[in-house]
Amino acid sequence: MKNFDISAIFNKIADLLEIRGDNPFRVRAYRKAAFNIETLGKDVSGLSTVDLMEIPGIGSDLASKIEEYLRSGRIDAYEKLRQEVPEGLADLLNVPGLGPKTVALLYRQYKVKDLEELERLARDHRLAGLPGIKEKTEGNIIKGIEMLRRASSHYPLGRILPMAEEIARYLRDKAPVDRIDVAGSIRRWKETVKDIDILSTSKDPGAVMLAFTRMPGVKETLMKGPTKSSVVMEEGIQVDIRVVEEDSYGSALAYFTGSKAHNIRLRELAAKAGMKLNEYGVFREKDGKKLGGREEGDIYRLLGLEYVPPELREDTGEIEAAAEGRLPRLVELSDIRGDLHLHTSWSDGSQSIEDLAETSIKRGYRYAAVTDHSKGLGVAHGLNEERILEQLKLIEGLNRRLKSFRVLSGVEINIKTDGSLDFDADLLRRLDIVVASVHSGFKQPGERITKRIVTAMQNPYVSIIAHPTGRLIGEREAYEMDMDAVLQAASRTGTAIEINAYPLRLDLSESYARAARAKNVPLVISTDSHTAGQFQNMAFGVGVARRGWLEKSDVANTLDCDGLLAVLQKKRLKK
Ligand code: DGT
Ligand code: CA
Ligand code: ZN
Repeated sequence: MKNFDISAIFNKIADLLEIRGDNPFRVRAYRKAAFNIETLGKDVSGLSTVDLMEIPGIGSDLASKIEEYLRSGRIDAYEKLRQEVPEGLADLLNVPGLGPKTVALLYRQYKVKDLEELERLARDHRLAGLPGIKEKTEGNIIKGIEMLRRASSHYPLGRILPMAEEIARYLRDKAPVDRIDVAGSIRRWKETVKDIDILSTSKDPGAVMLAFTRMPGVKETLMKGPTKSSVVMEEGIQVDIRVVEEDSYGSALAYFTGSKAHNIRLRELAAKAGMKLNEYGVFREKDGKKLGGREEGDIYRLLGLEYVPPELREDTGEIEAAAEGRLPRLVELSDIRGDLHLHTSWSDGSQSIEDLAETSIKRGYRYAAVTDHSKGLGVAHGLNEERILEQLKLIEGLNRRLKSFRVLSGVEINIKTDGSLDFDADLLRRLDIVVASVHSGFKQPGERITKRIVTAMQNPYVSIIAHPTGRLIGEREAYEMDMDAVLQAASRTGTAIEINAYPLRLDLSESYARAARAKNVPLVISTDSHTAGQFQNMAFGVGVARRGWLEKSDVANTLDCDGLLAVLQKKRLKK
């Protein structure tokens, strides 16, 4: 799909315009278009001009730029901008806390052109004193640069998984493969991944190597052997493939799924039991007789373990649990009955409430909550009291017409910097679901943010805290909050905590999700969708939940509608 490339270019255009000090509306238009293309859920290359212009935020000008890219692989306006503004400057914008004005200033004042120069100046304390830069900012800049370095060697799973699946589909279609799987960290649903590892079997490995190295999107072949090849895709990510014997497929799949730490533990167990485990199979030590390896299940069985789902293979207790037969029965995507955090065109989403219901019904959901932003979030066209009441009426009417599906009324309410909310109890009590979240004051000291969230949870009408740590993978660190105190308060007040499934958030992250489970905190998995395409992000949220050892019974939106409302509204009755 070219969607990601185009959205990346639009974002870069926005960056460069911003540094140049261009009209903020123009900048925002590019960002909005980038976002909507990235989350469209279908390939732009198949769309007509008219279809393109139906994407929210795309007018004739942007539509023609998309077509220009699809035709020629470049956008002229972008190439011109790049000549005007040094390339490395746009990278500086990715440093948390550095805005375009400061970047432009750094360029003019210090001729800073890239991250290395910026880091040197920050370490030498030569930035403090510039407008908007305090001594503490220098420290944050250094931390931010370190985070960017980490992020650049790993990609968010949300970007890579669709690509990996497309490659596997292509090979299944065009190459003589029998079995084929995506292995490595992708199969384990890690939130960020370094590369794509593919494993297959074939009667003609040579033909598979040929098809693989010649598939669309390959930029460079690093290595092409008889059963093993590596390529780099145009997006910069490396893909490795191996063809193995039918007879060792299971053990190879286990080996290349990892993690390395999990594999090491398995090998130790094998050695203790007088066996040898490697990617070719399980063998008896004394005479080398092969005991199994065709199926992954063979390995765990021979080692006396329950089958360990890939998401748990991190050596964080799963081996011990598998040996004692107490692995969790992990929640599954098909267990999810509805999405509880969704935006519509009433605020900054692109669907109507009717569309939202239809998209949900198509996914087999029984309910969906409309949670548009509240008035405090001006940039997202947050709704005031009257608009919320108007929505409520429309939802009531819609529910009278719908059978065996319910639209839940709600709001994503802004937690203000003092912990108070945008609306008072009289309005909130009329809504089915109140999702509360922090959208400002990210830089408050940890205790302040913790207190702010805990105060919000004490409100009897707040049912869920959304994206609780505010992190954006590779872009923004979590707030410096006390998660332990937040989970404690959630458990005490009966407030649910969200696992936000948007691939750059995944917030709660897996380790916090696991900690929440241990404290009996009610959890929900929600997509925070702004477009129909984003509903499918639910799978990433379920991935986090599974990596956090969650079972169906730990996730409230696996319940039917009445059961769910009973959990979320229990605290209202406590008063
Ligand atoms: P990544 O690529 O950093 O996101 O994470 P992985 O886990 O996909 O790591 P990768 O691609 O380097 O290797 C794929 C799998 O191959 C890994 O999960 C386990 C296995 N593996 C790689 N190197 C070793 C090793 O030295 N020892 C063992 N036991 N397994 C290894
Ligand atoms: Ca890998
Ligand atoms: Zn939201």
